[in-house]
Amino acid sequence: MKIAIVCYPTFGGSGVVATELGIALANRGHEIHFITYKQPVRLALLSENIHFHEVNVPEYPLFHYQPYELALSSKLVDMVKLHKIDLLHVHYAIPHAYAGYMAKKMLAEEGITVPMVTTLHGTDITLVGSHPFYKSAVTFSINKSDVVTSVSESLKQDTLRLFDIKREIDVVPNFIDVSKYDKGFTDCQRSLMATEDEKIITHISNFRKVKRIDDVIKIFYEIQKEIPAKLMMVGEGPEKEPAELLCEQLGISNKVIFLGNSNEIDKILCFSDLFLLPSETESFGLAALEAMISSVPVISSNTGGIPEVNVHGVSGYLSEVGDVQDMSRNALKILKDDAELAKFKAVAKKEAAAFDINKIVPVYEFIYQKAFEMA
Ligand code: GMT
Repeated sequence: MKIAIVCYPTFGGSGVVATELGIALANRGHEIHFITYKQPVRLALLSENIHFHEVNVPEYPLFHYQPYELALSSKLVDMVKLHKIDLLHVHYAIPHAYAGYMAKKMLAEEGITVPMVTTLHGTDITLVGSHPFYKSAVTFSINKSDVVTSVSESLKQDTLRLFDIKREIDVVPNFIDVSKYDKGFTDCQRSLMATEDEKIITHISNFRKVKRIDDVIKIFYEIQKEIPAKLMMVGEGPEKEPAELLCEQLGISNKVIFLGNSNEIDKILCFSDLFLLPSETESFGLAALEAMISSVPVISSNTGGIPEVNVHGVSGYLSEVGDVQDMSRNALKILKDDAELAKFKAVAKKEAAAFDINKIVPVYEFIYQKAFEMA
């Protein structure tokens, strides 16, 4: 099958999932065309089966806002015709589902039928999409997709609650390529980051308000009072600077390392002992799953789709959003006892293996067949 994948090319979870899915589909013989404004960050190599088409939006002084969805829908039409693409899979509703629908309509005028699958990822529904400024267009484009999927049951329920949805939503959870993590690392450079006796705590995100970055710092503050520890902060975003300031105020700057964005989070997770994800809301929590498959237990909030990934008392612990004290207590319960830490590490990896890419990619192939029948 020839499939166009539309996604955000950045470090966010939706772009990562879309890219990994495209690579896996290409490995199974499909021809994949990524269509977005920049080569996706996790897409290292293009090949016979993997193509990238850049969407350009020329600057023009009249435009206060550049019309990206217009350029995207035109590009989709051109690429579908040029490469004889069979199906569009758009990740993140805004504005991809809207642009995809316009492309479909334009192609239909020329007698070309292309089914569209829309995958909802989280903030396109819970934060941005439900805003009154976007709601009508998002509702419309979800209802007009041939198949709609959501990455968790929780996100499906949020979508049904927040929008007037007149169609079925299939839950297809996010996934991980287990085989990539089976090999382990021969060059896991723990000694560069911490001394033998220090535990390494890690947080990875886009440092937005929804991630409650100050809670990450506060939980670590409590941990380091009791045991020697270091905190790795991976990612970039608006809350990074306030976080650096908070570390200074708490007098822990020497124990917190801000690493910026990384393409090699597996190399950071390989020397991590615990992962913190105290988000306000999280439709799935891909970062938690990536931690778990690297044998890193997760201390998280009990919100959105996180409990579908992190199992309380098994792969880590869940607490109410904002309950820094409970999260710190749980973290210390795991970190203070080496046998407990070893147990949690082993089980976290085992739980994550249930989300193996090889189980999920065939589900998407089935969804694509369904989309052909619906179109
Ligand atoms: O977490 C973010 O702010 C980025 C966002 C995205 O679209 O990349 O992540 C969302 O999609 C991920 C992949 O499906 C999920 O794992 C994240 O939980 C979800 N984020 C939120 O719901 C806040």
